[in-house]
Amino acid sequence: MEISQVEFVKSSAHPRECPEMDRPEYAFIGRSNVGKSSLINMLVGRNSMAKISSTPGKTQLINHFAINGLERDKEKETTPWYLTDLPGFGYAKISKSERIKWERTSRQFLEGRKNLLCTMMLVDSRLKPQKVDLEFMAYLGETGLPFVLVFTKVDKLNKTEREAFQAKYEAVMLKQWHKMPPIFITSAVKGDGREELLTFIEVTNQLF
Ligand SMILES: Nc1nc2c(ncn2[C@@H]2O[C@H](COP(=O)(O)OP(=O)(O)O)[C@@H](O)[C@H]2O)c(=O)[nH]1
Ligand SMILES: [Mg+2]
Repeated sequence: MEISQVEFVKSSAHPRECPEMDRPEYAFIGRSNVGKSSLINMLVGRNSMAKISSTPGKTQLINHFAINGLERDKEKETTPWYLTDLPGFGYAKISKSERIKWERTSRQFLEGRKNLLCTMMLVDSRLKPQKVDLEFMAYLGETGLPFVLVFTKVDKLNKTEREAFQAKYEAVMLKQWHKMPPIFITSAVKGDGREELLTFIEVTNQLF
């Protein structure tokens, strides 16, 4: 899929403030520093699009970006869709009450957003499965919310690590799951995984 247009729509503190559910939507989520902003910028081919999500005060907000215009372009047959940047979780510094608030808002968003076709669950390819990530994926599974697993920062792995990280991750995850979700292996620096993710979104858009 070609990205012809990218537009920041709005930041919302609460799901009820989010834009109309009139097109396919994909939510990007992961622990802070996982590389979420970098991956979003790499995907849409803009260097600073997701910066807005990291400006102080906006980090706990749901940020909507309209991709490929507001209306279907019949000639090009492109479907407009929303890319949604959800607040990162797992900050060491965050207070318990803030964490609980984040969880409540995210759950309300994920469970109420009828146009949400898939959640992009980002994990750092250099780290072993993190408890908070496994718990979050368990929640998605139990709630029946489709998700894919997106490994970030693979350019930071050497050849041996690159050959081993996925199997190691799967060995842990398969204690909890019967099968793995779709997996994407990405580098915001090298562009790995861009084509694959955009093709996945293009195909999934047709389900809407
Ligand atoms: N080498 C490398 N560094 C990355 C990659 N993605 C993100 N980073 C770095 O990891 C740090 C956190 O990235 P950022 O996108 O801000 O993470 P966020 O907090 O999840 O939005 C920054 O220093 C990025 O430059 C990647 O694919 N490769
Ligand atoms: Mg960020």
